[in-house]
Amino acid sequence: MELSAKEDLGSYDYLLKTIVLGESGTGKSCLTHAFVHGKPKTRTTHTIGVDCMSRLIEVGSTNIKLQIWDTAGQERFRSVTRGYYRGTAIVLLVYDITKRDTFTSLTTWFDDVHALTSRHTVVVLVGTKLDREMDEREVDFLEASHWAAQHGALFTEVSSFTGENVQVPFELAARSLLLGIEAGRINPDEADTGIFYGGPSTSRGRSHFSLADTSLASDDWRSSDLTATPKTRRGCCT
Ligand SMILES: Nc1nc2c(ncn2[C@@H]2O[C@H](COP(=O)(O)OP(=O)(O)O)[C@@H](O)[C@H]2O)c(=O)[nH]1
Ligand SMILES: [Mg+2]
Repeated sequence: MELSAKEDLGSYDYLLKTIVLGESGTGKSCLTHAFVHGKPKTRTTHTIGVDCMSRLIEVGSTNIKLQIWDTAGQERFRSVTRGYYRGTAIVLLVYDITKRDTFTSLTTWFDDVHALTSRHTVVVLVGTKLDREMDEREVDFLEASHWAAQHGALFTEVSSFTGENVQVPFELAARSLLLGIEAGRINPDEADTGIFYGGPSTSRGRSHFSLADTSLASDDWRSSDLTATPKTRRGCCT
């Protein structure tokens, strides 16, 4: 895909480093792909170590570049992925709503996140494979929602196959961080926030971003704007 100059030259106000964590097979790579490319992933391969992709989104009038690190969940890669926790603005903690053990193991993941990330890091609990909820759901929505509240995390359920809610965890987290910056609670200049300023041609400084007019789309592929305007750049992790 051709990238326009605006997308290619990194004209964004903030870059937010994001990592996607959780047990192997929970759908981390499919979610990342669906969000970045605006369509389901057709081929599944095991992630080795860490993959990186990025996408630009707009929150109000603020351009955000999400730099997304998709990690491998297997235990043998944990020491590799732990190295990526530091300096992370957003953590997506992923479990599979059809596999209870992927939910019960979340505490271990959360403990790592808590120990290794900044106090401003936004954690989003993400239940995947929502398209299979009818017959196969093993984790109740309310139970997961309660877990998220107890751990100070945001929460949503998604399907990377239908596209339902795939942008929600990213938008929720970005919006929460921007609100923190706007309110003066978060200083991007502080060490290890995982928040970086964009270049001089960005809208930062020209206008104060407003989050009031943003809404979270939660539609599936048919009505999602993701299919129309995926501003993506694979393999760009600077
Ligand atoms: N039904 C359904 N299957 C999914 C979904 N997301 C991922 N999968 C399947 O789950 C398996 C693991 O997905 P993958 O993204 O590789 O998991 P990862 O190991 O966490 O990166 C694959 O067979 C995917 O096709 C989803 O939203 N719905
Ligand atoms: Mg993977």
